[in-house]
Amino acid sequence: RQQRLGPGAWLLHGFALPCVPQLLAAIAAIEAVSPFRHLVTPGGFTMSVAMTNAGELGWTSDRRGYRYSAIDPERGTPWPAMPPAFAGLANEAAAAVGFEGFAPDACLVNRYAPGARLSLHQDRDERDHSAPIVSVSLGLPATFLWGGQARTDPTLKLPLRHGDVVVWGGPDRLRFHGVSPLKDGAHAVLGPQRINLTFRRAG
Ligand code: MD5
Ligand code: FE
Repeated sequence: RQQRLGPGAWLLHGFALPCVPQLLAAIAAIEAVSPFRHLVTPGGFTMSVAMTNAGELGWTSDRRGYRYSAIDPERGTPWPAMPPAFAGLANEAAAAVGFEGFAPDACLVNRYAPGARLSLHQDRDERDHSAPIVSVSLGLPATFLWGGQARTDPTLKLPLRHGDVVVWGGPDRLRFHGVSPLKDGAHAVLGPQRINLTFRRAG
């Protein structure tokens, strides 16, 4: 089922379900090279979400700021390559809603344990805001907070479940968004966690 959330945003219910085994194998290979870590924000807060990356560029943060880097700063070497199963899924999801030829150069892998949250923010560290962003939810369900163009705009609560894919493009690409604290629980396949893959054209 395909649900239009806005002029440029679509929720594809269960779109990733057929490739979950390949996605999990790829995540295990990525984290064996570049482990999940809790980044520090420029304001000095340690994020509750643990992160790693795959692809030519990875999103990272420290006291100096947010940025995309070709190097994993923890290891001093490039991020693991974008797994073909990742690139294929992101490309197919984007094409399903009319964004042909989406070739992400960055995949941020976010891991939420119960209690972890992502406060309201915009994704604006990418060079080209015309490319969509594709996000894949795995494991425990989350309440996604979908705001407007201003931080103070009201937010819509959107449940995101295992296998759901969201494509954010056009005018919806720069909306404020976040994730409510993850509720306790254990997913049948992933256990007590939620993993989100966020595919971007960053460079
Ligand atoms: C998550 N991650 O569930 C979300 C999924 C992040 C992040 O927000 O920055 O790592 S991506 C949701 C998203 C991306 C781009 C635009 C919009 C939402 N939006 O305009 O609402 O871990
Ligand atoms: Fe975001």
